[in-house]
Amino acid sequence: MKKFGKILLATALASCFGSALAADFNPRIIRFGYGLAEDSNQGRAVKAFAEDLAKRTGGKLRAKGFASASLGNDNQMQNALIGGAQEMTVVSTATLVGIEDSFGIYDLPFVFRNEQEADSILDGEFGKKLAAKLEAKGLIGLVYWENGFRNLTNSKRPITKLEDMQGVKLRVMQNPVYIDMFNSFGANAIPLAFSELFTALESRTVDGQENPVNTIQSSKFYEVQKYLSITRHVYSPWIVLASKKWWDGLTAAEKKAIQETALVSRDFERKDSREAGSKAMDILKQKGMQINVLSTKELDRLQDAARPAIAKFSANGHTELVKELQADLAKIRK
Ligand code: KDG
Repeated sequence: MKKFGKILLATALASCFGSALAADFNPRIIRFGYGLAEDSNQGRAVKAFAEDLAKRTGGKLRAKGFASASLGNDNQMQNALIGGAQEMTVVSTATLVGIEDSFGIYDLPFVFRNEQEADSILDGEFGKKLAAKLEAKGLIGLVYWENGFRNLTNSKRPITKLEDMQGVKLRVMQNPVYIDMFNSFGANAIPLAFSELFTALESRTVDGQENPVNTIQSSKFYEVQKYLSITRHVYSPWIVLASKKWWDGLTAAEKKAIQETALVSRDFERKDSREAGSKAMDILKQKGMQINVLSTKELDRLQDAARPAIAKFSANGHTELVKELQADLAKIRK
């Protein structure tokens, strides 16, 4: 009877103060798969998510991170969430275009000038509206994390100007905007899942790839790539996803706790990624990568060369979306 009284009191307190107590949560294991190494900005953020959620729910909701695509690549994990076979993942928005093609907007080159603009768009109405489109496809878009500004690496030569990309076999994400963009640069764009990338670089199946410096460092691409060329050609978001099939079975308190933890993990991940970025550059130098930064003039030439890829995306039913993003950015830049 005493125990029942305690539960009654806890429930009464919770309902009075709106704060959820451990009694409001069911013991759950959440399989949280991701593609990068455990010791990467992505892995550290999944760990931070798990720790915050466990604390917030009295240990009842336990997220377990599965690193290095051990539960599958981005597309395979997206399908596992849709089917209800996995609860959560974090993926590049670029790999979502097969499910919701408007996410290709984030792949357009030279759209964001800095991280602050990206944060404003992604966390504002624009980013929320896009994430909300996923629910009809069986996914819950919780928050955006930072993958970061993407740069080029390759094993053949420094990329100092547009012409240096001629004939370079460049791995890109499985996404039409990236394929079109790098083909328009004169490279030979080869779409490949991230989980196959290191082997493809090591075996020279591809000459190069493009990713943020955090990924280049944490994935040890310096072991198989000699040249790093700083272009910052695309700001790449990650998005934290939950399975809608699983999500719909959660209590209101459980959903609220996961949403609050997702926001905490977003702020942790962005801070960690930005701090780690400068350290990553130092490590890549120490590991012997030859690093060059493309001039503004050469970046302008890349931007001009990419215009057909942007026009093609826009013409594929996304004219209004592109205009909306440009208008939102103009407001931010005022
Ligand atoms: O699973 C890897 C993804 O999270 C992301 O890092 C993908 O940027 C990416 C790439 O180049 O595939």
